[in-house]
This record gives sequence, C-alpha cells and structure tokens, in this order.
Amino acid sequence: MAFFKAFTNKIKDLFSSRKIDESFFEELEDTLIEGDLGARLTDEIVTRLRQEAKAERIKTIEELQLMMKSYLSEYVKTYDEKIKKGELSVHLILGVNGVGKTTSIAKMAQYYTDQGVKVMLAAADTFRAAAVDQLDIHAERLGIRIVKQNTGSDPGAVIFDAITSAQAKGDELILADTAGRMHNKENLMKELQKIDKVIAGRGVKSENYKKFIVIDATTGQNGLSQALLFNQAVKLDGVILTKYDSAAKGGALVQIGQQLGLPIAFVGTGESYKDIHPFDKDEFLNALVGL
Ligand SMILES: Nc1nc2c(ncn2[C@@H]2O[C@H](COP(=O)(O)OP(=O)(O)OP(=O)(O)O)[C@@H](O)[C@H]2O)c(=O)[nH]1
Ligand SMILES: [Mg+2]
Repeated sequence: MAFFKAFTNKIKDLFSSRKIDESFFEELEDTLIEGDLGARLTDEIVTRLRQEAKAERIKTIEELQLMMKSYLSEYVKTYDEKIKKGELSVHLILGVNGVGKTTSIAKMAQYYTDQGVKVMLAAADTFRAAAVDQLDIHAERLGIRIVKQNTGSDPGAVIFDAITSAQAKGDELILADTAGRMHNKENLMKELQKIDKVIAGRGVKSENYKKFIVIDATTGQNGLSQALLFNQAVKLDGVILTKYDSAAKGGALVQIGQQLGLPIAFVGTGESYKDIHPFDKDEFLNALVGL
C-alpha cells in the first residue's frame, strides 16, 4: 500500500537531489509545511535535524530520514485495544458531514465480524431520513443486526434500545452511527451527555465505551480543527482516517497526535467493505519521510 504519493514523491525528490546544507533545510521546511505538518511541528523537527547535522551525528540522507522518522514517531500512536469476548462494548462514531462515518461503520462491522466478534449496528443518526436507510442497507448486505427508530427520534433512545437488544442476544460490539451536521460545541456536549448517561445506566463498563472521530484525510488542516473541537466537547478515544486513497498528504495526522495525543485505529482506503485496515504506523511514517 502506498498512499499520499504526491507528498512522498516530493520528499523523495528533495532527499535524493541534494547535499545537507542550509538551503536543503529551508526547502525541507517548506515541504513539511506544504505537507500539513504545521509551522510549529515543522520548526521543531527541522531545528532538531539542523542541530544533529551540525553536531555531525547525521552524515547521509538516509540517516536524516531515519532521524526524522524517529522524531515524528513520538507523536504518532496506534489504537490497538481489542474487543473483549463475552462483554459488551459500544463504539460511538462521530465526525462532521460526509467524512465517511456510515461507510466506516459498515467496514468495521465486516472487519470485526471476520475477527469473530458479535457485532450489531445502532442507527443513532436520526437527523436525516436517508441516514437510517443507508445504514439499514449495509446491515442487510452484511447480514448484521441493526436497531433503528424513526427519523427525528432521540439518539439516546436508539442507543438505549440497541444496548437492551445486544444484552439480550449476547452481542459484543455496538457500532453507533451519529448525525454529521456541523455541531457547535454546546449541542455536541448536550447530546453526548445524554448518550453517556444511557450507556452508564445500562451497565456498559466505562472502559468498553469508546468515542472515535472520523477524519477525512483529504481535508488536511481542517481535520485537525475538527479533532480539536470534538475533543474539547467530548473526550475522544481515537481516530478513524478515511479517504486515505485520495489524500495528497498526511501531515495533519501527526499534528492530531502531537496536539491531542489521540491514537489512530483504522484507515479507510476506498469504498468497498474490504477497504479498511488497522493503522500501520511504520508504513505511514515511511511515506512521510520518503523511505
Ligand atoms: N475513496 C474513498 N471514499 C470513501 C471512503 N470512506 C467513505 N467514502 C465515501 O465518502 C462519502 C461519504 O461517506 P458516508 O459514509 O456517507 O459519510 P458520513 O460521514 O456518514 O456522512 P453524513 O452521514 O452525511 O454525515 C461516500 O461517497 C463514501 O463512499 C474511503 O476510505 N475512500
Ligand atoms: Mg452517515
């Protein structure tokens, strides 16, 4: 898998054509900012590399790439918690309009089912009529149970029903869709507090209740702003990155790691059910530094 090729090629070109001097570092700085690493992080990385080069701890381009990889590595984490057998987990899938929440839920449902987890879906995006239908179609295709109510009903009530049903049937994971309309912080907090109460009230262990934000990899810096906003309103547990197949660069993900410390769970790489992969940190970092 090789993604955000445009950026990787740019950084490869930069690394292959030059000797390590001041103009090289200037160009590296520009390239990293273009790659969505942000001014602060770029400055930190390039300053450290300059010092190492000056102290002559870096002599070759490859050493420089490996050192850069080790710096970036400090900020990139992988979400690798497993779903516990014989207990009920609830994953709430959050994010703004159109980022790929519903599609990712369908893909994750397939992924976890393949792992032997008993999965069900909760159609807690009750805002749009089409949203429930969309999830329903996925559930039918995948042969997975779904709990839904009418459009306009309370998302908390859908989650309540889903938990009751999952507990009765011995399901182990509820993947809950949510409405993607642009939330303001207050609304988001209010809605989530209701859902939190329902989940605690139904006896789901707090360590089994996780909130993921879905980020569209093609939106760059916007993805970082969305993660900041949602994390302020509700404490997030991880990131699902979608549309990795169409992204030109991936630096914003490092900033999400640096500023929020959030681990990345999955990467979406297309529109079919198999196009989801647990995040591969090493591969991601290699792409970022052109290795
Ligand atoms: N290429 C590509 N397209 C994707 C990926 N994930 C989702 N999409 C597409 O993105 C579009 C939006 O996906 P949805 O799953 O409906 O997004 P959503 O967040 O549920 O949207 P709302 O419910 O409207 O907020 C669809 O056309 C998906 O097929 C991905 O990993 N790669
Ligand atoms: Mg949706």
